[in-house]
Amino acid sequence: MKPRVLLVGGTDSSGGAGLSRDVVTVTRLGAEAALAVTSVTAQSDIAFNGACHLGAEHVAAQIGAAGSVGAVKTGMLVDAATVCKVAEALPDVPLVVDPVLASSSGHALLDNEGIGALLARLLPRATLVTPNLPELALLCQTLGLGQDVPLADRAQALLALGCGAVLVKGGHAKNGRICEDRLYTGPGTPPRRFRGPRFPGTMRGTGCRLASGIAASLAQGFDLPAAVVRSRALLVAEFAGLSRP
Ligand code: PXL
Repeated sequence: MKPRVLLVGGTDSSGGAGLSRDVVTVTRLGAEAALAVTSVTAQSDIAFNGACHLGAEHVAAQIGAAGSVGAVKTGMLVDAATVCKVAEALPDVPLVVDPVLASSSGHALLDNEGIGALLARLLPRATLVTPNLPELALLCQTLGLGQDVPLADRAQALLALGCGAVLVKGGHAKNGRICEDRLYTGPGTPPRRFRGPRFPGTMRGTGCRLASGIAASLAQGFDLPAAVVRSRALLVAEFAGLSRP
């Protein structure tokens, strides 16, 4: 049987991000997807027109019915009640938390209380958390860190909450055509650096794809650095073909 990955998050009607991207990524890497939908959003690449949230109880019911999985990936989690229910209901397998905070058009996908719950309840369970630079800044601001705290210390602040590793995605850095992601695994250990082409701002859903590709690879038995390499390679291949798989 193919390894299965549980994807917890929202749908995006434009198809640019969210669960539909996750499912394609997991499938492309040879795993199968189980789903727990947190919210059905109505959005395009430029506008957010509304969302229908499924509610914490129903999200937990979907997780309970998903069957056995080898890894979990979370994306849009809506609010604190959903975050807490997800944390309670999760099976004891590798967990990749993509801390989705806002849509590409700037609409909040997790409210402020939800950010607190994510830090307190979900990150301690996570094998990996995958913030981009704005997400890392907002998470650290919630933890009370000042704006000039260096990147490595911000990553350590998340590790101190109990997650196994932090992959800081460099896509939002203003440094030319190369994008560097850094994998932090513990205090005193220098980050492992992954370099690749910078995708254009118009390519939405790269964060969803990266995190779900890592979760699929973990479910298939790859170790964490190999899972990152494999998921990044798929993204680069898709980018080169300019395909939206
Ligand atoms: O890319 C993050 C993301 C995840 N999930 C949903 C989204 C977005 C970004 O817009 O809409 C549902």
